[in-house]
Amino acid sequence: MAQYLLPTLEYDYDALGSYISTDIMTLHHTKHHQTYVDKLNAALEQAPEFEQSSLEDLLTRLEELPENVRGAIRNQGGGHYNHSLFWQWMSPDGGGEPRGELAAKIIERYGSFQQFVDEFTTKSLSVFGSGWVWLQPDMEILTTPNQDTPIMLGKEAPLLGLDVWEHAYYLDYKNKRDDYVQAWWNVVNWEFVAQRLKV
Ligand code: MN3
Repeated sequence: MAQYLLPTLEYDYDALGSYISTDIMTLHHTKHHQTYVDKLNAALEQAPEFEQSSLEDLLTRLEELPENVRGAIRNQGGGHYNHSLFWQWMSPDGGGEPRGELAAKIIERYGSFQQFVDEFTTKSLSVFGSGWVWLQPDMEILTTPNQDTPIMLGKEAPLLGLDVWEHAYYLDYKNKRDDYVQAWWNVVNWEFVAQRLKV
């Protein structure tokens, strides 16, 4: 019984232009994210008593899951959770700077928007291997390995996150994660980030 479905993007695969190519968007969404969804559903078939649980419940209570599915739900469920947000954190109308309360909180913590960008970028380059970088509601910048996500660590849901797995950039940027991160700032959907601050 398939419970989780690949979410539809709110923009076309070619909408992020030269920053994130059509090839990457297509592969990342239809292959990588689809695989997380399929494997999450397969894992839940092995633990039918958890099929009615929300994804957030599964990810925040991993230790309660049967051992034979715990790793799969952590990795595949985390992958589905993270990517479902990641698509919304980007927009063809994105880039620029946040406004309002979000901007004020960033400047209060980091001194300026640019200093925040620099620190987030530095942390994204410090992730060894595959992982994510996050901005939390308390303005902390976190990194996690693999598909781990802040709510697994007992933290709040992230305001913003960046996928720094090679599959997110290799086709366009080869090994140059730095170039990918610099480009990504041009598509960040600050309106969606600001909405999450208010949730
Ligand atoms: Mn990815």
